[in-house]
Amino acid sequence: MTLPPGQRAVDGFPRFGTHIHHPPPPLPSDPVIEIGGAVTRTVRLFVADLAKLPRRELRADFHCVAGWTATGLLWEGVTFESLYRAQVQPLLEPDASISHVVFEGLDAYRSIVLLEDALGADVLIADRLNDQPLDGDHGAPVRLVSPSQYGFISTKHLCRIELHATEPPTPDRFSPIAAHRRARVWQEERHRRLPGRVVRPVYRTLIGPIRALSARGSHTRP
Ligand SMILES: Nc1nc2c(c(=O)[nH]1)N[C@H]1C(S)=C(S)[C@@H](COP(=O)(O)O)O[C@H]1N2
Ligand SMILES: [Mo]
Repeated sequence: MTLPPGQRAVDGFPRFGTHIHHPPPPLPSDPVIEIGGAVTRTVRLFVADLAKLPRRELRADFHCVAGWTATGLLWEGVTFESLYRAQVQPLLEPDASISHVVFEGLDAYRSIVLLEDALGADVLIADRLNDQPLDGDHGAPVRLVSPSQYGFISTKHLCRIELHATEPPTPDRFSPIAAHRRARVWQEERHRRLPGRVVRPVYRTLIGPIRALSARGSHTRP
């Protein structure tokens, strides 16, 4: 099995994220995804209605920027591209030129993705993992999954998609370890200013502790 540069396979699928010390956010009774930002009007899609769009299965590894890779996950959902064409494009001004998409979770987590990356063929809005409905650890009720990019792109508990015509500012923009805007795993685009291979050894020492911290969320693959 070939992994992207600097990655190590782990058993199962750790629960991970900036809010690892918090439990997953409670499930809304009728979850919606709000579509906002540079649109002519804000709309709310019922997550339940995703079942009506063409469904896609995707088998892929999942790579965290901290260096662990969960292998052979089976995701199911709709492609972001089909959602974008069907639900977002009709809301845009005819001359609108969207460059970035913000994906926001119920825990207020946000990821910023270039539109061209979000439209990639392997980018899903997923509601099932390994033949089960997505659980709280991995992003219930729905999450973004972009396996060609580091995990921080793949917002869990997705509740809002925001369209932008220019790059939105982020709190980490002056930080030396600011997230890479493209975050492509095969190019090892971990951070904006530091080359991936420089931070690798630091991350490597963290994999053990991260694994222990997220043990509660560990799942064994079928
Ligand atoms: N809503 C939300 N999404 C998130 C995060 C988070 O903290 N909150 N963490 C990101 C990071 S850094 C990673 S590696 C993956 C981890 O996904 P997992 O918990 O399903 O392994 O989720 C990403 N999406
Ligand atoms: Mo991550």
